[in-house]
Amino acid sequence: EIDYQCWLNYEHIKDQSLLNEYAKYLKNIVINENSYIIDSIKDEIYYSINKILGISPLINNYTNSNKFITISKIGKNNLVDSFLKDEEIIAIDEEGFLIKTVNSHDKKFIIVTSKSDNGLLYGTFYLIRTLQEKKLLDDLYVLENPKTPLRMINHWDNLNGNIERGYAGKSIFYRNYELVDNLDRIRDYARLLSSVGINAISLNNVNVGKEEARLIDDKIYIVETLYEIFKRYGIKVFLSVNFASPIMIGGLKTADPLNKEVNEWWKKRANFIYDHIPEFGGFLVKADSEDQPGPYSYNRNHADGANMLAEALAPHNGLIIWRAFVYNCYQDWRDQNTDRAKAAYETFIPLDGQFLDNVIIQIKNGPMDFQVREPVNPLFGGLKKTNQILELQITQEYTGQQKHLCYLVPQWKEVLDFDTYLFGEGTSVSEIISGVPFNSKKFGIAGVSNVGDDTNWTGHTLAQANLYGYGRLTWNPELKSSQITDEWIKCTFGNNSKLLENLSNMLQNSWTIYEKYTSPLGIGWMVNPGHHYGPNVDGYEYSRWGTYHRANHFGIGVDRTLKSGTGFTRLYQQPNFEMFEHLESCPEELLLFFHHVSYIYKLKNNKTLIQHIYDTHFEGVEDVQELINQWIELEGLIDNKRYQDVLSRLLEQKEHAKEWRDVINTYFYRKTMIYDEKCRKIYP
Ligand code: BDP
Repeated sequence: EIDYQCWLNYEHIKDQSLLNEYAKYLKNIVINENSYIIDSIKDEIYYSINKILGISPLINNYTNSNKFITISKIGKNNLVDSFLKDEEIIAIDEEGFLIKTVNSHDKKFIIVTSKSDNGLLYGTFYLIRTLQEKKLLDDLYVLENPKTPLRMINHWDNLNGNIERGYAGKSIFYRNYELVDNLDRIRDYARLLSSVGINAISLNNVNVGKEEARLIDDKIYIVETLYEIFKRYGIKVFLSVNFASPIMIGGLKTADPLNKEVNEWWKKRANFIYDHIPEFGGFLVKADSEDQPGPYSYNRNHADGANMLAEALAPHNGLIIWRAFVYNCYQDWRDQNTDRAKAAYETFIPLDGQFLDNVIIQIKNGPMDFQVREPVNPLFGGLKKTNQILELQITQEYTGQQKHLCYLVPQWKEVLDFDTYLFGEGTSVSEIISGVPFNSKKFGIAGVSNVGDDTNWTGHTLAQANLYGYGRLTWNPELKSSQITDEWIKCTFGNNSKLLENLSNMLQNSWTIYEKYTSPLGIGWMVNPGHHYGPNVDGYEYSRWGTYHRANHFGIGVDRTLKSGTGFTRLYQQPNFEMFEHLESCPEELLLFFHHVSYIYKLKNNKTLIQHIYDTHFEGVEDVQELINQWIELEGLIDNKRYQDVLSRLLEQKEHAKEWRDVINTYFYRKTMIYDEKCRKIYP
């Protein structure tokens, strides 16, 4: 089905002259190496050329033809090597690639080369995308290296087949505590991921139950099968583990990281895992967080916990990815001074420099939890001697649950571009996660997957763009949002100019539209507790989770300043501290995250805060109508299945946007008794 193929749907080219042009090169492919990744490369190049051109290419060790493509690693094919310059060889990193068109006296051919099989695979997918975008091949020259070393997807799948915060059906991996029957689909998933450069995957939920804990024991055969599939696409497998596994499945009385028996137990587990899975990536750990066990139960700190596991995996080159999402979820809302936003910083900064080299701290983009807008987590900009990866949420938990259109690439770009000033001006988050300033390859980026077993993978067809965009940003965080968007549209829907225009408008504006009709100016939450869908202004206001807006009838917002609030602002380097600390310099979209502000406070556009809340909520709904209008214009330019699917979701989005508008506006009207200047309908 067309929606199943996502951006690898290789539409057949109708333009005869372009077809002829392409066929000259693509009839003959030279591949003279063997490995399981090379086998995948052969499959991919054959399949894509077959679909795009309608011809069956010949794949051989050599060719007599004078136009062809060769795909081989540096040092494996004399012809290729003779056309590589020393500078080029130096410039290609381990996973990078070079594609270039070579003109020699009797031959004209395209080289795809790299130092690794992974690099060749990425180069091949790049070449295929060139065809999808209908670009010419005569003068190709592309040298690309991934800017982040670890490019990971995290699955929150449980063995019973449910997905925590999944909005596109059931797990594509598990059903009834076993592997699903349809392994082809998992292979297709691996193809999608590697086509955008993903090289690591964690296979189970960070909240690890008793059944999932067995994945490192008698259920390892499930992981083995998945490993066999993913390794063919250059993707390393990781597992989430429960810190209390020695008790849960090992029969020990303790999981104390400083206990000898516990250490031995983990070492044995590690040996066992690597016997089955020689290239196993490592563990992902959620500890002392939201009722998960951790080192705190034994009065140990997070370095003790992480290092103990790291020692067990180190002989096998395994990694421990240890999450920074550690906070007390039993807070007292009456206490104005506790601040959940400070928790991760306060836990990890004192331990900076104490983690072993194979430990990586995985840090959510914001200090709270994947809200529609948050400032960047100040741990980025704090940690100087610790490996770090950024955690993003591709699944739209707080951003419309794949019923609303919310394209997250613009949000992620803001995070990645944020300058932390860690080593002076110019230490952006993307710079940090490249590992370059730390001279380490144990840095990168992880995203919580948005796929399930719905035919189109993501529920909302346009949410496929979030998976694609995420992948492209892991490869190169500096890519422009507009470029990623255009690529995705062309590969997924084709090159029609009207389609490009409308769809890229829709995607690019959708995040701010969602923001307009939901919680204002960085305050977040205001959702129904538990499932987190739909408006509920006070849903979390008087509970233990530490997620408050502190609205009263004078004003709203959390005072996180050093001068009069929780002091969270102080966790940022200068000049960010000053910027957030003062009302006048605080970016307005984050105003209520950092400041408690009166409803009649005048914003930069001279509107009062309350009028801003009313206006944006009315506008948000009008903007959703505009999304619908733009989509309707595309009828006939898109297959009916995908057209109808998106249309029905947009219509549903509009109804929910109205609900958000009315709940939020009414709440603040009642709190303030200040009329809307434009006298629109607000429910008294
Ligand atoms: C929150 C989710 C919860 C996750 C948690 C986490 O609501 O389901 O378990 O994050 O990241 O956003 O551990």
